[in-house]
Amino acid sequence: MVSYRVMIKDVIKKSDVLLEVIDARFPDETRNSEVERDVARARKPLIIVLNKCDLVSKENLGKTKSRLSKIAPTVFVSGRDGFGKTILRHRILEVAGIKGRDILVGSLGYPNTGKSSVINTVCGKHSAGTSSISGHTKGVQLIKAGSRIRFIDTPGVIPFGENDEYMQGLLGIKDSTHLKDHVGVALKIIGKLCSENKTAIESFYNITVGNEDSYDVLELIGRQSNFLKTKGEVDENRAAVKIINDWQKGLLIV
Ligand SMILES: Nc1nc2c(ncn2[C@@H]2O[C@H](COP(=O)(O)OP(=O)(O)OP(=O)(O)O)[C@@H](O)[C@H]2O)c(=O)[nH]1
Ligand SMILES: [Mg+2]
Repeated sequence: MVSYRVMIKDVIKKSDVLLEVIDARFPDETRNSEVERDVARARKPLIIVLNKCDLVSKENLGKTKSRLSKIAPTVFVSGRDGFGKTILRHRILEVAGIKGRDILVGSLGYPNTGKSSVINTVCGKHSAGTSSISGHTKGVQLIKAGSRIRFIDTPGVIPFGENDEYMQGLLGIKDSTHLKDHVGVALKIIGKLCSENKTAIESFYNITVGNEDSYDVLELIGRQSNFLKTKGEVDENRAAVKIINDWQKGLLIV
C-alpha cells in the first residue's frame, strides 16, 4: 500500500488542474494546507470546491467564498443536486488553459467531503465508466467526463487524530453506530447550529432557543421529541443519536 502522501504527490504531478474538495460547512477544518502547499510548489492551478453547498445558508456561503477566493479560485457546488457543475467545468477549462488534448483533473480532499460526488456531478448521467490507473493504489481511479476533461478520483486523506470523534461525527466520517460519545458529538452539532443558524435548529425541532447552552438545547430537543426515561427524565443518548442522524442525513442547514 503506497502511503497517502506519496499518492497525493503523484496525483499532483500527473494532473493539469487540482480540485481541493472541502465541506462547505467546515471550510477551515477540511482544508489541507499541506496539500495546498504541494500544489503551489508543483506550480499547478488549484480550484477550491466548496461542496455540500445545499447544506449552508447563502449568507455563510458568500462569506466563505470571498474569504477563500483570496487563496484560489473558489466555486461552490452541490454533489447532491448538481448546483455549480457548469461553472466548475468552465473554471477547469479556464485555469488549465490547455488546447488540443484532454485536461487531467485531480480531485483531492478529506474523507467524505464529496470528491466522488463532485466528479459524478460534472460527468452527468452519461459519464464513462471508471478504470484503475495501473501501478497505483487501488483507490485511485481515472474517470472520463465528457469531452476534454478526465478526472482522477482519490481516497480521502485521514485528517484528524484517530480519536477525534467529534470531527468524525460532524463530517459524517463515522455514523452514529460507530461513534461512542453520542452526547459529545451532538453537543458539537448543536453548538455549531446555534452559533451559525439558530432558526434552522428551532424550526426543525420546533423549539425556541434563548440563552440556553448546548446541553439545555439537547434536553429541549429530547423533551420535544418525547424521548423520556421511566421517571420522566430526558433520554439524552436517544436525543443525541437522533440529532447526529438528522445532521448526517443533511436535514439541518448551517
Ligand atoms: N447534502 C449533500 N450531500 C453530499 C454532497 N456531496 C456528497 N454528499 C454525500 O456525502 C457523502 C460522501 O460523498 P462521496 O462523494 O462519497 O465523498 P468522497 O469525498 O468521495 O468520500 P471518500 O471517497 O470516502 O473519501 C455521501 O453520502 C454523499 O451522498 C452534497 O453536495 N450535498
Ligand atoms: Mg470517493
